[in-house]
Amino acid sequence: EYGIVRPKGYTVSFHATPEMERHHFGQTHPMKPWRLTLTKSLVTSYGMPFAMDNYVTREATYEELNSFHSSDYLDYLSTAAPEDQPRDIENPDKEVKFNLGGSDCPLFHGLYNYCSMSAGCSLDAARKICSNQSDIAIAWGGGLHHAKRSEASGFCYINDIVLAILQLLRIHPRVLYIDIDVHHGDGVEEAFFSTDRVMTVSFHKYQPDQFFPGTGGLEDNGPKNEHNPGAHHAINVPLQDGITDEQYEALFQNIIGTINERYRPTAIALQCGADSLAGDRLGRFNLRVQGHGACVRYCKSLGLPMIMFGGGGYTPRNVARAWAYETSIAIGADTRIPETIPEHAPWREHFIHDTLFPTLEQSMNEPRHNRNSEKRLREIVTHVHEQLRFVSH
Ligand code: VJV
Ligand code: CA
Ligand code: ZN
Repeated sequence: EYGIVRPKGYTVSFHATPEMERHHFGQTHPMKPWRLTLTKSLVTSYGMPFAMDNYVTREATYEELNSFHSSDYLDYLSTAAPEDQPRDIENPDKEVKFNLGGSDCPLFHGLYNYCSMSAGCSLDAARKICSNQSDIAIAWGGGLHHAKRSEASGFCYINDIVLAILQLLRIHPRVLYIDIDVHHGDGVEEAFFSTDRVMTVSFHKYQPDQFFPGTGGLEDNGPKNEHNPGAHHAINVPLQDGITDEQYEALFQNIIGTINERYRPTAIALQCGADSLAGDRLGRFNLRVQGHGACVRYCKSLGLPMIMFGGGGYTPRNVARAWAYETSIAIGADTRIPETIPEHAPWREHFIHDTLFPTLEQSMNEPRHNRNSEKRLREIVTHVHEQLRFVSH
């Protein structure tokens, strides 16, 4: 269908499980695992599975989760009861300690299964990269970048990205982590603060006290304490509301291109959070599916083994559009798939407009005012280039 064939000379693997997609954070919670089902159905209706190795993910084991997360956190997470269950007298303290049970990170039925499936998905992807069985491995169920060693944060309980990068580090001397979610990738940044074997780069909306998580300022480049090899290896690109495809693409290619020359990574971990798209329920940017996808295309053009993770994305029809389009980029079919959503696609009506590439006007009532001046974007580029002078390999 649509002339979709296996790419010559390289392998793309797709890691997912319908089991993960059946969980609910609660009726009106913005995080909807069902968006993964919508994504998979769009990928399938375009015929893309024929061009990939498709794997059904297993649950990550306790030991695997324990390679980053603390035992006391995991022990609590694995037994934590949903809100409507009888509670342990000790629980309130632990919930506060681990940031569990609030409105962002609720305790829901099957939470531990959901977390270990998400982690399993990203770990499977990492292992396919390490064994050279995949050149690009796709894990849309992962990308939960806020989780800390002993703490849930911002809809994230287990940091599958950290777990996957730890696997990559067994084989790869230097991993470049890139995060295009509208939120700062704080959990991944913090986990690798003290090593020069991982460079983290996050593009995000930055407005402390106004926008979660409030970290990731331009000058925050890793602790500069004595002989910390990780100093200068955290790059932050703080942005304001309304950034456009043109601005974002230029910034992304300049920054990632320069990092690639200076740092010479041997693998890329790309978090593709789709909440940076126009019309996202929580996001504030004016990116279109094409602009978001251009970041994926640029990373692919560097010719390094790559994991593509999911992440945020709170308008499910746009999440499905972006991740289906980015799957097509991975397999090199982006110029071949038709822009019109296939007639036989399930939930076709759910997309409202039958195109893969809605205009800004179709995505939201009124596009956001662009608060990113060219002058400020130049300052950001200059600062990043200065940081990279400290980095070489
Ligand atoms: O801004 C916050 C924290 C608060 C406390 C909790 N209230 C609900 C909101 C303000 C300070 N949290 C952010 C977390 C964003 C996480 C993004 C995750 C990712 O995309 O980067 C990666 C997967 C936040 N913004 C919006 C909400 N929370 C929010 C949470 C809800 C909600 C509406 C908005 C939780 C439950 C319900 N509605 C019913
Ligand atoms: Ca980000
Ligand atoms: Zn986000």
